[in-house]
Amino acid sequence: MGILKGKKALIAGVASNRSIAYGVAKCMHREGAQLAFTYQTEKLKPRVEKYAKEFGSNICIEMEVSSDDGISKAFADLKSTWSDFDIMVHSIAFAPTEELKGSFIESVTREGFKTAHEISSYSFAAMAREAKSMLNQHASLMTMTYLGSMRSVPNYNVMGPAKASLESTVRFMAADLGPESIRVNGISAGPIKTLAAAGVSGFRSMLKHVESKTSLRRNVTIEDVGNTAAFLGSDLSAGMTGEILYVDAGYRNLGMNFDME
Ligand code: NAD
Ligand code: 0WE
Repeated sequence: MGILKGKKALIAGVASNRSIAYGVAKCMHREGAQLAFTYQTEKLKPRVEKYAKEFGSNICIEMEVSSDDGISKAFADLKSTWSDFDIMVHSIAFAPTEELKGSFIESVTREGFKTAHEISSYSFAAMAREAKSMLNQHASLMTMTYLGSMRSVPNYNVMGPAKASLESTVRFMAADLGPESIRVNGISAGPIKTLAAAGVSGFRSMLKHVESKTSLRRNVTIEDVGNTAAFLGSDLSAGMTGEILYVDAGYRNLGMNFDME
């Protein structure tokens, strides 16, 4: 079977086998998609090449999204092997580590605010622009976001406004590309222990909190997110665009979230 049979997917943001993008790759491969990967720096190349091989792919391209050049070079590279593709997965975020703790107002800087928005939000639109001429009809683009866009989650700080910007970017891109039958959506995942989360102090207690409070009484996995990404990439979601899908074990839905008695 396989809901992605005959589709080609470009996946940006694999840094380890704990990355959300790795879970997405695993599920999309299982559903029959052909995959291509981008990695941020030369340093990650051997690792990503190893993962690509696991998933029957030999397409690994460097893409540093902090410059227009880095993005356009990557798509020029991709063009030498793929003339077209169907799915683009953006799983990239960054803010300076010093700005992800303590008081938001005291820690946020002009430079950090700019970096967070550029890397975590603008890059999705910039990638879509470069990809556009290669996208097949009924293509599906997606990105990864977090509840900190809507709620003031402690320490998430400048990443909150950056994710709010990313979610708005999803809606504008969906309106823009809809007439060409290209869909754009976001997945809002619950906390998962990845490299991006490893450096965050108090992350373990966040995972514990979610596990004990959220409706499903468990944390989500990269496979939970990957399966939703496979659905969004497939024609099963053909009627959906401009949406943010919550893969959070029911956390966002809750209020009065304290221990009674
Ligand atoms: P990760 O560290 O595995 O992935 C982050 C990726 O971003 C890495 O591959 C890194 O190379 C890439 N990246 C950062 N700066 C870049 C740049 N300048 N150019 C190119 N690539 C760059 O962590 P993850 O948790 O898998 O994060 C993936 C996405 O999921 C992010 O958008 C993150 O905000 C989002 N997300 C994570 C969680 C979580 O709890 N882990 C929850 C919800 C959403
Ligand atoms: O989006 C994220 C993580 C994004 C992230 C993480 C880092 C750590 C290393 C962006 N930039 C950096 N920069 C670094 O130097 N998540 C949704 C995971 C996450 O991060 C948090 C969270 C959650 C959840 C930070 C504080 C509070 C909660």
